[in-house]
Amino acid sequence: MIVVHHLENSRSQRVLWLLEELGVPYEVKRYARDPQTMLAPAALRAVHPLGKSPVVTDDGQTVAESGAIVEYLVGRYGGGRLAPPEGTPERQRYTYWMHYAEGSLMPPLLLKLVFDRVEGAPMPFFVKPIARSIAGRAKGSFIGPQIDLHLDFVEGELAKSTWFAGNELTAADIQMSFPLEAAAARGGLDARRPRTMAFLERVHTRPAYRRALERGGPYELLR
Ligand SMILES: N[C@@H](CCC(=O)N[C@@H](CS)C(=O)NCC(=O)O)C(=O)O
Repeated sequence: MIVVHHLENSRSQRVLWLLEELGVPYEVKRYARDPQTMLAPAALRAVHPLGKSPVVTDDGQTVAESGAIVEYLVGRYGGGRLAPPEGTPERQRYTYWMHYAEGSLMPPLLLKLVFDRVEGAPMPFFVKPIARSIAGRAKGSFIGPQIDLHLDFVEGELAKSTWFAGNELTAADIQMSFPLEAAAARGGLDARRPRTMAFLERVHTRPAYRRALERGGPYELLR
């Protein structure tokens, strides 16, 4: 039986969505974040040394890293679904977006989360202006422009087809959903990028996505 080690309000939500699309039975083991640090509990380190989510255990194997998990599940249980055939241009786009989501789009969004927190963190009053100035400069000179660059790129790419790899939903869309949801929550993604917003709307109306939310519990992304 597949067990998804699912941290609340996290990337692992998309693994539940994938499994619902595939219609494969699975078990969800939920983990709560530390309310102060927002980190995962130590119990997750018993599953994988990094203690991050998602992690999936299946048939004696432990698979970590969202992209690797998605590829594992589609390879083992997809039966040709949710991935374009090998050797096609769609397959190449699929592979690109599968890696782009965590490799390129997430890093500036994560940096923004960290620097937003630095700005709001409790600290001695005399340090505050310095910390705010450093955070403000990092966001203004690098992080913000990088997020805009990526979101403009995504918006342009979605003019080419309904989904990222073509006109059929694939697991690359599932992988891309999390950074785009994070961008809508805290990265400035809004109606100024209508194709990307429409992508998210299409995702959110899928019955499998809704079932996954019920299985995973609360899903409110960190701001
Ligand atoms: N690139 C990894 C990132 C894993 C990751 O950082 N997961 C977050 C959840 S969104 C996490 O476990 N955070 C809690 C922590 O670092 O303790 C993946 O896609 O699996």
